[in-house]
Amino acid sequence: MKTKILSLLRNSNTYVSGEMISKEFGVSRTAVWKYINQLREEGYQIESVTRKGYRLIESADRVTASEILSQNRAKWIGQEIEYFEVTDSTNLRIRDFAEAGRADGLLAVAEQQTGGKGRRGRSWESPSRTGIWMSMLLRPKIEPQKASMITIVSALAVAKSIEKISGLETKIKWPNDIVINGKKVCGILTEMSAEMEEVHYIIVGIGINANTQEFAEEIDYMATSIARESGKKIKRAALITEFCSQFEQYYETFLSTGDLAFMKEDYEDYLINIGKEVKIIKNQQERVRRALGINELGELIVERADGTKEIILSGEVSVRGLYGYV
Ligand code: BT5
Repeated sequence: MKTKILSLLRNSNTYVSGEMISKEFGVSRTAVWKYINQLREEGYQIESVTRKGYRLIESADRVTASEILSQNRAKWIGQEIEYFEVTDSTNLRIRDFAEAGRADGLLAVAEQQTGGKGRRGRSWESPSRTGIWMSMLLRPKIEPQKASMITIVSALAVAKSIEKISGLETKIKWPNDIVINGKKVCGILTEMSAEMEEVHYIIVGIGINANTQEFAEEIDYMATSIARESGKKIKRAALITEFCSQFEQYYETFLSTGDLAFMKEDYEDYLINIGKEVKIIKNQQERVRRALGINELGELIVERADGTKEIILSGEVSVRGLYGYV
């Protein structure tokens, strides 16, 4: 009900009377008033004028189900939301929801994570109310080998969404980092439950530093946030819903075509190291190669000094610039 009232206020550019809301949704005027007060407590500025009704002046920067659902234009991604004020990791929450049989497209969003996960046992800093810490449940009918392509699809959708919402130029550091001005603004952790031939489900965990101002000392040299780079705070739900729409489009095309040929060029425009030398780090061993682009499977194509080509699969390597993080 809160979502419905919020949508109504959001989509109206004039006052909406309590009576109209109560008739529209079949609830009492007192109930309407209670919902309005709940929204105010969450930080929404709602003006009320006698004999005119309510008007939304300013949305709160919240990532609650109501806030996201009342703006989401995607058909099925993020049309069901589970919201947590605090949780260990939204990837773990989605795993439980997946095991309990929840549907494709479910999104878990948290204001704070106490055990945010990076890849290969690393951790992800997820302080309260400053970032987007969310995970998506996907149930694609694809072979398990194709799962890593979903990271590539997600990265492009995140990069474009951040640009749209903030106006900042974003880059992608293959395979799973989004970068602004050479620093990491987003990381993606894709996990999967599968058998040899069949995917049970895929979890795409996305962490975006939206309004974070300070980072722990160890990561300060390579981490940034949208607000730090633009000087302006963003409304996180607007970025989440932009992502849902962008991702849904790319993902549906990927499912119907079965590979990433359709977005290869677009992705390469965002690839930060393209044409440059990178360090490929595997099992603590480093090799220097020139990054050429990706193939239709989302693998990185690099060139050795002698001009021969090599294909790098995600999952097993880290890619770094010669002099630092990018
Ligand atoms: C990642 O791993 O970049 C994947 C991060 C995924 C986080 C999301 S949040 C929602 C969902 N739930 C989860 O539990 N996880 C997902 P990786 O490439 O391994 O990078 C991890 C490294 O990034 C760390 O070792 C730090 O050096 C650095 N790091 C940690 N927190 C960061 C932050 N907030 N911003 C930028 N860099 C960070």
